[in-house]
Amino acid sequence: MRMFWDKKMETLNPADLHALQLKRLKKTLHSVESVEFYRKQFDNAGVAVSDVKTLDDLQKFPFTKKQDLRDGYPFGFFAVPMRKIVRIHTTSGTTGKPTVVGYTRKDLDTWANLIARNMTMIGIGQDDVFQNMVNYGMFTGGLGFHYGAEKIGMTVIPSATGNTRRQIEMIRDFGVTTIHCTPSYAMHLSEVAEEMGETLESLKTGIFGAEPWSDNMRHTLENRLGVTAYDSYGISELFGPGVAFECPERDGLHIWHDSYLVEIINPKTGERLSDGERGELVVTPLVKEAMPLIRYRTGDVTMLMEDGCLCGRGKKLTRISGRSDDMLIIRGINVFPSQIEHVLLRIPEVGNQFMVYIDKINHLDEMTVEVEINRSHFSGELADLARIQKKVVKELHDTLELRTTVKLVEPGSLPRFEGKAKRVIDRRGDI
Ligand code: DLL
Repeated sequence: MRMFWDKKMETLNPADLHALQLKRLKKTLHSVESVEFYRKQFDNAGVAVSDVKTLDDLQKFPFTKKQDLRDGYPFGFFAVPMRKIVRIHTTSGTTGKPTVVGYTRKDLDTWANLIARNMTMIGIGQDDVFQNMVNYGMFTGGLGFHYGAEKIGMTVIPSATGNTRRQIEMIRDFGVTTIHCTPSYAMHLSEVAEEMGETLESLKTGIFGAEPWSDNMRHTLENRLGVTAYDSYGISELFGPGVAFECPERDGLHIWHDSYLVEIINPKTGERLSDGERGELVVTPLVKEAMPLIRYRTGDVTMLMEDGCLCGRGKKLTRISGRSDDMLIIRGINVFPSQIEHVLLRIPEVGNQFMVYIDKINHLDEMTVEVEINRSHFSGELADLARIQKKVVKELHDTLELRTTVKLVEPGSLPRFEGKAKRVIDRRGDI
């Protein structure tokens, strides 16, 4: 069975890898000189691309943060002219505006090849039928996996999200061997399949990602769906899915070191940490044309593993254990508490105090927002209460692309905070 898509790149020896990384790093740094943000950043830090003699010299360069991307909305980080951009995706920003990511034709091909590496690594290929049960819109998960799976010649079913019973019928009727979705949706799928009395005999492999999930959840999913479950990590700003992926060892995720330069830092001090030390993942993509980023702070907490891997590929990352900021992941969608605040502030019928509760109900994340009513914009009638509630639900949905439950409460009834506000209560357990 073919287990490498690009064996040479996946198994480069350390000396060749470093030489390639250095060459690609210099090229990437040159390419961002066309981006005003970076010209200013480099000037302010007193660094120039010509200063880079070794990979360690990267540490002289400042970080790029999600907020910087938001400030550059919409196209401030594109390093190529618009006519070279062939696709745009977006991801949620910290307040109103999303973060935009752009791709050249070559980027799309590079991305599909990286996903093809992941899928080939776990032994799937032309003989497999692949049902891609994630959103095909602005989210990178749908189209990203779609083209990677087509590249390796799988039979692709672009079923996207929703209509779980129909999804199950397709798995059965089309003899699907491999599914891709968020782990929480997989759990829901397994329950509905059970209700329908479907055993989903054809399934072999589950690729799950876009949100954190535990090893307990892995065992449960494997038992319920009869699959081997693999963790898939990605982030829109670095193409999307396909950044790091488990191999059959399923003990840490391989990140493609020829394509991504990895650093782990102390999120408070920015200082670089050693292998085996847990901190925030910082990545400099080495093969992106449209939107190369320098030292991008992902906000994800992990570490580089000291030991190599039996499969022969490079150093692995441990599974993501949390975030170094306040970003929440609800059913695979990134939500910042500041976005919720932003939406509520524009609605005169409600006050500015709110609380967010997150629960797992039937294995799916559910978000409840409690907000105080503003008496001066409320008639006191029950019908008016329903109108306001509907309005808040709609406004939150328009911004977050997420269904929430909204509870309107009496003015003055929510907690006030003297220090740092703790507005989010996450009641999701391990599973
Ligand atoms: O979630 C891309 C993706 C699609 C990954 C499909 C895997 C499968 P974003 O919407 O930009 O991109 O969200 C990125 O999601 O910074 C992590 O916090 C979180 N995340 C993604 N994958 C995992 C994972 C896609 N396997 C953010 N484990 C990242 C834990 C994950 N967290």
